[in-house]
Amino acid sequence: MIDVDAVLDAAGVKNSRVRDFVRQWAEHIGAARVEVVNASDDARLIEEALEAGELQPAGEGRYYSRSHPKDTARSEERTVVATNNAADKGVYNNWKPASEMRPLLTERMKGASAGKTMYVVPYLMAPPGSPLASYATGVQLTDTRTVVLHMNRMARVGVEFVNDLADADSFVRGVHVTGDLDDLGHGTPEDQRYFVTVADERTILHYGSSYGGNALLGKIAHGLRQGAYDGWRSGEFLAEQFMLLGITDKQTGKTWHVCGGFPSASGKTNLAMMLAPDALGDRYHVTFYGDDIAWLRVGEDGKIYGINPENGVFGVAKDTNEATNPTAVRSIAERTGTIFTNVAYNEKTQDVWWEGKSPEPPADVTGWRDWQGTLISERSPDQKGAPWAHPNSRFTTTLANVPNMAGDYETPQGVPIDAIIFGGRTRDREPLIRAITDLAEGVYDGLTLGAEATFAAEGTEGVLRYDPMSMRPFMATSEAAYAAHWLKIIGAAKEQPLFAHVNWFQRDPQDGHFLWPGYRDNLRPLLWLMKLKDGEVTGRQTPVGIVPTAEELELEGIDLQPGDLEKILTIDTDRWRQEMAHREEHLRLFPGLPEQIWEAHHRVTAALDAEA
Ligand code: OXD
Ligand code: MN
Repeated sequence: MIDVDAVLDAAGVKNSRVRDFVRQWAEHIGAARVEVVNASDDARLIEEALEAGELQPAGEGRYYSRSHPKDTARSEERTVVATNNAADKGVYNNWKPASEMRPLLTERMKGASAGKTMYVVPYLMAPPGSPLASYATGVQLTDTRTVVLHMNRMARVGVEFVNDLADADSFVRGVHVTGDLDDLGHGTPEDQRYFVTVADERTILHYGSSYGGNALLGKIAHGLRQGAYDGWRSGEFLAEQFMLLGITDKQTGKTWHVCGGFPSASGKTNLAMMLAPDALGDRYHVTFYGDDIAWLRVGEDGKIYGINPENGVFGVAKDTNEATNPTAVRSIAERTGTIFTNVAYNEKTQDVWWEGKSPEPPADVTGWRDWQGTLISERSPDQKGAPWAHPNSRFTTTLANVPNMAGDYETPQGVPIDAIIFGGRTRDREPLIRAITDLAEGVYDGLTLGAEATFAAEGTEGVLRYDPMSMRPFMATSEAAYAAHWLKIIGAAKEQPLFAHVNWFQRDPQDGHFLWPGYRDNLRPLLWLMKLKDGEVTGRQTPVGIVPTAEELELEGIDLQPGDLEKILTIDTDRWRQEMAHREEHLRLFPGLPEQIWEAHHRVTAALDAEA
């Protein structure tokens, strides 16, 4: 028997509710040891992980790990939101009764960490001192050391966060048990894995993975699902899968803040980490706040304030390079403590590589192993063309490593939000940017956000895979409740942010080239949006929002083909009218949607019909 109380005493854990929670679960999962973790333990834990072969060195102050080959991504089918109220069932939240899921997970976890250390990770998903701290505090129990190392990067970790709570009980209880990854029946009818957020009991029970969002409970399960549920239930805030950036005009000293949601593979991290184009760099400075989660609330002055609850970036490695994201390249350089997972690794040089890091893989394959550990030189003929890195391979680094991190990113109340943007990958129809001033039309736009199906197998060409607010996998409540909550929170602001929809991905229908260069040039439409907010430009009203005129965009130094700009500032009414029919079908999935959303849909439809 472990003397859990002695461990908790030695670690200075004073919160009696936390102590009860740790004691109960240490016994239940059968852990051989209990260890309480603080951020300052990182160097020692890294050494231990290197010693144990869980990590390998990737140059100075960087590390490499491989996950189990069957455990390389979030598993949406095995992820559940459970509550005690069937009215919480939505279309996307995969709702199940808490009375069914809690016993099932408890049973599955029984004795499942036998022989292992159970790490106790107290954490905060907010800047310290945040008014949302009581919603942001959690304790993750985990039986995997690399998960602790990731939590140390992605969240603020330390015993002080639970000792300082005004209400000792106001922390999220997270239990992560890895299970036998070789034998969980991945993808079969006997699949043992379950990733459950029991939202109204503020308890997260994840069994059967040690990778990413399945295992780092602070990030997605707490930061998004639990956060979205708590924000709705308390009526106090929104928790969204949003990036957050700042733009400073060095001439006037004014800073604007923009946050927004993008379905995966729509370039959200690249946008969040964007730098100003060279030609505008003397005038504008772009700062980074976060690439994946924002919590939004109304501040005392009636403005919407946003925080990034995270402490790090868990970025997709694929295609990250000096051209697509120079900021990320600096953030994961040597001596940053970055952990790479499932990229290719060279055991001789300790170098790492992923598809798109350079146009071609290293010519000399000596020492290179792919993400599964196979020597490239010994790959079988059928493996020859396979990627070296897993497409969902990642880097994990802390915010402090990001060179253009905003100076005020830890301000407890967050920063005032000037605009909320949505954008998916769409090859036609969606203009470069369209601004929306009406609240219901903005929320409606978020609810009808989607990205085009990229392969025939994923859907019909030209039909979007809808991903409301980019929250489809993270919805905690019914979509109707979610929409009503958005109208309530943003509607309570005295100064409303502008909404906008952006699209960097329109292509020429003939030769397929992108009509807009993207990356750093994406600052230009955002600058226009800020000028619109400040009344310096008026744009052109269309049925789907206000689009810029070519003259209103700052285009100095841009490389555009003749005619392309015109196309991306034009509304294709016929294609839009087709889209409205798809939207209607999509919205019908959600019974009880607020009337204002339907009215917005009908207004936009009527405006398009009038133009046809
Ligand atoms: C995700 C992530 O899965 O951010 O969306 O990791
Ligand atoms: Mn994400």
